[in-house]
Amino acid sequence: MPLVKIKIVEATNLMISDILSSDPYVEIITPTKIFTTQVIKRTLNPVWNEEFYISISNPKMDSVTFVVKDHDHLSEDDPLGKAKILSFASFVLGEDKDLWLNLMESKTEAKLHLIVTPQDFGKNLEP
Ligand SMILES: [Ca+2]
Repeated sequence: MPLVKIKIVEATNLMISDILSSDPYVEIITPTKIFTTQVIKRTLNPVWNEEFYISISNPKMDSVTFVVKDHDHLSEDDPLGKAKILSFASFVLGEDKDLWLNLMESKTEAKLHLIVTPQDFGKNLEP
């Protein structure tokens, strides 16, 4: 099974969702599973440094979506922006790729910093 390591490093310049700040975390939405980072309280520049091992069935076709959200105790969590990796076709096996993705649907120029390392492309890389 193809496996990709994704390190969620940090985000910068997030929107304010509470009164003065936000409590950000990241949802990593894959075709089969949703992974979630820790909530970092009261910051617009959170640092997570959390690693996730994500199984994908086809590195050329499968996309992964990252949704940054503000955690709230009393109401629904608010989205702070999202970004997407459309395909892993251009990634090199075993090589770290350092990415700063622009967060869409953010009112600020927010970015999400990731390091993506394909661990195994399985046998599905050939068409
Ligand atoms: Ca909050």
